[in-house]
Amino acid sequence: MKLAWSDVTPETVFLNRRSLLAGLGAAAVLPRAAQAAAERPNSWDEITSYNNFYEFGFDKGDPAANAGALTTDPWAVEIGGLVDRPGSYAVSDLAPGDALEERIYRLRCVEAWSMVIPWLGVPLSRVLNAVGVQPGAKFVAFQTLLRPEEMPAQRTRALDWPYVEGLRIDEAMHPLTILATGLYGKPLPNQNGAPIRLVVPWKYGFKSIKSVVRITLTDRQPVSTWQAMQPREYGFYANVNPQVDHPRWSQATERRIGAGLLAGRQETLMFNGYGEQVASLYAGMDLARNY
Ligand SMILES: Nc1nc2c(c(=O)[nH]1)N[C@H]1C(S)=C(S)[C@@H](COP(=O)(O)O)O[C@H]1N2
Ligand SMILES: [Mo]
Repeated sequence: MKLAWSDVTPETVFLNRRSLLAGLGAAAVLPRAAQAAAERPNSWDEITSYNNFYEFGFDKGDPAANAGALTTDPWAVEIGGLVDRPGSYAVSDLAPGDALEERIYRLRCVEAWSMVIPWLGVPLSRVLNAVGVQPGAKFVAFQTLLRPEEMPAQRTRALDWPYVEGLRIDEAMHPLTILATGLYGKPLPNQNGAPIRLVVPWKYGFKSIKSVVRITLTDRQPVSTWQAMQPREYGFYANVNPQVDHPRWSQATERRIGAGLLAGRQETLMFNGYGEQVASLYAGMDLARNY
């Protein structure tokens, strides 16, 4: 029988475990407030059955229903562009077991729902430092696997496949930005972006690209899939911002998945609650223009 931590450990044990992990190094760069500490993580079932992963279909249940057949081993991530050591890297090279940290982060989808997810992963900066970022690199571009045989919606033209995303180099190097390979202490289920996916907790969920096969350091701002599709609605930055509405709905509040019918909506936090850590990245920028 498989039990998630949430089934066997009350929140206090969860918190103790976190400070244990923190003692091993994560806390040095990550203040307590950066964790979604006061909030109860969503259950394994919620996190793995309510997903956006359009390669497997557009309904929230489609990824869980259809992603099981995805081959995630072997897997290679091609890292190239403006780096000293370009090449094809295994997941175990990028995120070895002894380097994994737990990060309990809020995830806020642009569709105005949210969860709290206990990821396991490594800082993206660790990977970028290992491959050697050249001085000319200003942005990082990411690409998801293109494999229509195993990703049924890639046989349609619903999106311009493969799914692509991008970050500015300072966003990519920020200590909160991770490459995740697990959740609840277990390997990532396919529907959550196995075997390795990006997690950028202060941005709308669509920036956190799943099942990454290519990382390219570049001097040009990459165009991301949703931005290309509908540039008035989805920008390059996509920072969570309750003051800048989506053209078709308000971003002021959100629905926490699993909160129950009577819980009501909760207020969306600037930068998804990570402003203390990341606001300085955007000093002087007009966030209504750079949405
Ligand atoms: N390749 C790929 N990555 C993706 C998506 C997608 O459709 N394809 N959906 C994004 C969106 S909109 C969200 S909200 C998050 C959801 O992550 P989760 O299902 O693990 O909660 O994944 C993001 N990453
Ligand atoms: Mo999303």
